[in-house]
Amino acid sequence: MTIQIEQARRLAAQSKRPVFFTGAGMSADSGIPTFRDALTGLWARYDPTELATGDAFARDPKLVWSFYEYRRDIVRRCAPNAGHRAIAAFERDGKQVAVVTQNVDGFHQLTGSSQVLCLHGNIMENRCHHGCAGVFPAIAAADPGGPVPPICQGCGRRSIRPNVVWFGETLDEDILLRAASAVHECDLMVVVGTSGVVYPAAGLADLALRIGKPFVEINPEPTSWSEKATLYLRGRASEIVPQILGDGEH
Ligand code: BV8
Repeated sequence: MTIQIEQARRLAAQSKRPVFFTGAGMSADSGIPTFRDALTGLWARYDPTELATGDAFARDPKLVWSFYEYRRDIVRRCAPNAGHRAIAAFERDGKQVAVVTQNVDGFHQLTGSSQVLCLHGNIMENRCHHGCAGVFPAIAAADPGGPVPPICQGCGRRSIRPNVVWFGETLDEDILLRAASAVHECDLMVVVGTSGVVYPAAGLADLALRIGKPFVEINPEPTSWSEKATLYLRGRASEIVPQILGDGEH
């Protein structure tokens, strides 16, 4: 075990209120493509940041709906990995673990993490684009008429969309405030698998550094935080996270 892993393991063991701030790299080893990876096949020629917007949905609802049905299909065929499980198991050691995730796959909740703040929503849920009440599970549609947004029972328009935060849309203020207070109250910030490109989410890691929190980053590629981190562990989440937290498999 490298010295760095041992140091990170010690920081984790001593922490009582760790925050795990996770991005797409947390689920990469589950088989879910990250945003930076070129999405394979049909989507290789589209930029997710161009498709994950209200404008795109207004302009071409079928294309955006198909983009999400394609990604939901991937999520349905994947499963949480040892990194998700190790974070969930870390709670069983009586620590107050907060997970602040940018991911929309629901994998932290699925593995039993009890305090999960989903900054960008959940791709496996739907809601009306015009704000009609209700969030409901996205079921694999039979697509009789091909992938088109379903009709909202509230307003009768074909305006059902995934329950995620699109670029140009504001985050849920309460969730963001709770995430910021979790960072203020934590005694360890563990940043896993995020390129730190998207704001205001990435501002939470900036905040942790600014207020001097012990900061451990896990990523196979360095980011703008890596040289300022207390420890930067170059590696994959599904390998490194279980090593520093204990693997949660026993
Ligand atoms: C907003 C849901 C008000 C949808 C997503 C400053 C302040 C505020 C806003 C902005 C700002 N600057 C710019 C903006 C606008 C914009 C933004 O940030 N744009 C970026 C592109 C520059 N932000 C917004 O629009 C936000 N809204 O602030 O509203 C406003 C509005 C307009 C203008 C001003 C203010 C809303 C942003 C939310 C967008 N929705 N997701 C969906 O999923 O379809 S974001 C989506 O992309 C993800 O949720 C995630 O947040 C982001 C991708 O980032 P990562 O998770 O880091 O993934 P990435 O692929 O980039 O990196 C993967 C990392 O994993 C890499 O580092 C890689 O090395 C590593 N890795 C790979 N394999 C592994 C691994 N790590 C570990 N293990 C491995 N095996």
